Amino acid sequence: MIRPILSIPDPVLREKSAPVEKFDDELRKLAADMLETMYKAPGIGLAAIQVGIPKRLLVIDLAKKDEPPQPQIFVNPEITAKSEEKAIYEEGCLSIPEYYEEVERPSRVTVRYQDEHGAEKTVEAEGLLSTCLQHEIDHLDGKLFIDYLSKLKRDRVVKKFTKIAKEKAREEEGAE
Ligand code: K1U
Ligand code: ZN
Repeated sequence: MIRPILSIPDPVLREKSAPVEKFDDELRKLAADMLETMYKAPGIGLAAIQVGIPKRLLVIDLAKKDEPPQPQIFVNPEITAKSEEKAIYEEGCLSIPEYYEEVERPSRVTVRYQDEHGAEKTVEAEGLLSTCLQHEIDHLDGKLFIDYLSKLKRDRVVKKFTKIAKEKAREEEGAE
């Protein structure tokens, strides 16, 4: 099931997500829905809070167009080590559609997490996986990639999306 993705300035995106305690079919259905939603968008990652569910769950698929899908599910992910070395990537966010900016982050991270059945895992990530994991784990703490930009850039993008949200609300009122 495809779920609607929240956009800024929705305050839910600023909530801190709670740890997952139950590894049941409901959790696995949510992860499957998130993957379907991410593929449809399209995107390469999605955190549960972006579909309005404040749980520490995220999905990623970095397969290229000509490769078979490589869905990855991370439950209760935690960064346990970060490199001193930094990398700059142009990031986007499905909650800030069609807005891309360069962000500097540690180039490598070690992430401890659980899979959808509760098994403990660790991944040492570099490149796009490292950037994507840091971006998605930030979502679980209510942080967005625009928080790394200058106040001027951030204010500008928030203003633009606030205007869009107000126009949409007015249209919906008119349709009633
Ligand atoms: O968390 C999100 O909002 C998803 C986001 C993940 C991300 C992208 C780039 C750097 C860090 C994290 C996206 O997927 S934005 C869309 C995007 O990157 C993309 C869309 C179509 C094809 C390839 C990439
Ligand atoms: Zn995002």
